[in-house]
Amino acid sequence: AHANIGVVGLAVMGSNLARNLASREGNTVAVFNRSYEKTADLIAEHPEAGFVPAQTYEEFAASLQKPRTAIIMVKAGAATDAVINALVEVFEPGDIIVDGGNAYFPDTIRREKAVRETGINFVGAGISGGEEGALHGPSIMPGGSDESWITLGPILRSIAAIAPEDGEPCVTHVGHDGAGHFVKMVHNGIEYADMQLIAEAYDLIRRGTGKSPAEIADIFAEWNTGELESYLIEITAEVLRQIDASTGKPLVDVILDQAGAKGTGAWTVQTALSLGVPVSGIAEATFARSLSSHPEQRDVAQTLPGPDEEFTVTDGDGFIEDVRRALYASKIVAYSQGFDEIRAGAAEYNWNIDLAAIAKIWRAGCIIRAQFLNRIADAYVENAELPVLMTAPYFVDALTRGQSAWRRVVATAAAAGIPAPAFSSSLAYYDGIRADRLPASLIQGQRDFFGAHTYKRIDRPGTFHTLWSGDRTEVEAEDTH
Ligand code: NBP
Repeated sequence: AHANIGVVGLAVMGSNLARNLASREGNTVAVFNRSYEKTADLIAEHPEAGFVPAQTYEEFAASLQKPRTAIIMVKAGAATDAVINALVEVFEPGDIIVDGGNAYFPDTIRREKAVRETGINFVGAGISGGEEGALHGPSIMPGGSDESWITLGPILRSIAAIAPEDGEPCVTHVGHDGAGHFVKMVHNGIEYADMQLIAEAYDLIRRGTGKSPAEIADIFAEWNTGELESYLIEITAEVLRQIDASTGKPLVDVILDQAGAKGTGAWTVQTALSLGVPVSGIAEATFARSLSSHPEQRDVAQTLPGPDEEFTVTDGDGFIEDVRRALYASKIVAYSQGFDEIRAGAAEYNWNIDLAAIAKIWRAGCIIRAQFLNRIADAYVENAELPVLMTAPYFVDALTRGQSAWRRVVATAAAAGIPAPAFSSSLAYYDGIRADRLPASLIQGQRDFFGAHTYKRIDRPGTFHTLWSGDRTEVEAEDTH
């Protein structure tokens, strides 16, 4: 037994992660795949890695030093359970099983509990960054016990992406059991929102100014040198500049406009609904993908009327700058909402999550990597208990500078009949959360009217009910609703 780490599942993610591990000083990597061909191919193609191949789970366990540490990279769901069950048979108390796949966090909580009963440690680790990340350095979000982090921490730190600002590896022990997969889920939700906001910005500029995709690519490339600097803005410019070889048209004009989804955005929204956290930006982004993917409805709905007036922008450059500011303001809201969900999840599941550390490990290796995450980390370093991220001084300043442009863009989009669901819902959230009074008082009145759900008063303690179907006097009520 001389491997210090093992990988189970050698499809694209697992083999890249195994190669990443093998390339680090001091690691010897055991590899196993259900069907042996993938193992054989990997060791044949990468003799430099010095992999220790195994044909059975028994051989795999025998090739690992104790405490044995293995990372599973298989298809999320039943395959993960099958591999866990097989490893539990051949591992011993104190060993560590890591699931690096895209598991749904309640599954991770369940698996951690079941595996812990055998004395073996189970760690659900969100791994972000796709194939390239797995090979060169992903952002890693591990949950699991403190005990497993002692062994696992140095290994994961050695393969994680490195934040350019301070050279810190993009990995932290997020919290116990499902905390890592929970945070990875919210990461993906934020990614949905960020992508939708960028897409809306592109659409507004294109339809507002008539600029070509290549010209808009230049605008995004320019934006990428400022406060919006991020991987997603960078690749947006690349995609917009691409010309389709077969038609000579911009590629974006020949790609079918129906966005796919693998479900992590929906998980983020479903979880937020149960936690009572308004992640409206992520929800709109998820729904916008759903809306795009129903051609049968979009076809019939084309008969619906749009605005009477033709949409024209007189000051093109001014409009583009407004869109940039609206994009930044909406992005602040999307991240503020995402971090709110992490805060609420931590409270619900008893995870001690350091929000500044989460912002820091997203600075490299993952899809949402951006300059901006440094500002979020600063905000939480300054005040770890910040109730609303966008109320940190830096963001207040950015929103103060951007809010009038943001309002103009949302108003223009509405008047022009251009859908901007994420821009407009972010603005509505912003105005809702900063409002002195909300019409929620009226909702409470309605609820009391039809269901005697009672209400509280602003001027004295207690719970009250109006006798709506009687003489409409107010009575004190039991606080049961
Ligand atoms: P896949 O998700 O395509 O899974 C294929 C692997 O699962 C193969 O190694 C296959 O073995 C194995 N497997 C299956 Br299917 N059923 C099994 C079973 N019952 N027992 C043992 N092994 C089984 O691989 P992938 O695309 O490399 O993704 C791996 C994980 O990483 C997934 O959870 C995925 O969601 C996640 N992922 C993450 C990112 C990211 O950016 N973070 C990107 C892509 C994927 P076989 O060769 O014998 O069929």
